[in-house]
Amino acid sequence: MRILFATSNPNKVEEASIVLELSGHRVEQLLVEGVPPDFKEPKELGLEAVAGAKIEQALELIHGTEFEGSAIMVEDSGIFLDAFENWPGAASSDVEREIGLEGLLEMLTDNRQRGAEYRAVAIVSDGVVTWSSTGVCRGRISETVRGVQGFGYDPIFIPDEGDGRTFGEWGEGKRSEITHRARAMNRLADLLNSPSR
Ligand code: ITT
Repeated sequence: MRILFATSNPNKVEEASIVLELSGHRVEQLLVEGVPPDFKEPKELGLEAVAGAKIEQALELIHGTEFEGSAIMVEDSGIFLDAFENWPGAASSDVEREIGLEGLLEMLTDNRQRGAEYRAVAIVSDGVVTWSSTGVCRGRISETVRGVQGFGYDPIFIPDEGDGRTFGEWGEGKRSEITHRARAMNRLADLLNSPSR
């Protein structure tokens, strides 16, 4: 199936392509008149609500265009720190911009818990049928910023299923076996490929 991924984040498109192409799907970034969508996100309501708002806006955006009827995908994701309740979660991109990775590390001094997890909610819809899934990747926050791979919080996130390196120190291929996004996309692929869909 050709899946148009409505996102402004090329890193998400790359990872989704790696995972979904293994299940026989083709992922392309949705560009309407050459521009990726700019969604209004009700971040205070959490990842599920934001993903739901994104798919509604994406379907609205392609209404009456050549893309109407295509399978559209959206994804909302974030990092959740055990030391805080439900934070930064859906506000991860704002917190990354406003506080930064170094600022966040400073907030975790004084023996605060360092456990954390990435979560993702992914939705595909062709305007008639909708499929959704979630994925989680557990890990902990490093003491220092390490590595330049990936994006966002990757230079301070050490996945439990790794060898102690941050995702910022991982190569792209390997990471897409265990990330929250890969897990959500793999579940979506199962749903899309199931005979009862
Ligand atoms: P779209 O909304 O256009 O899809 P975005 O990058 O703004 O793109 P989100 O609103 O879902 O996406 O915000 C996700 C943020 O969560 C992202 O900017 C990072 O700060 C963090 N994040 C999520 N997944 C991540 C990952 O795999 N690696 C590093 N940081 C991640």
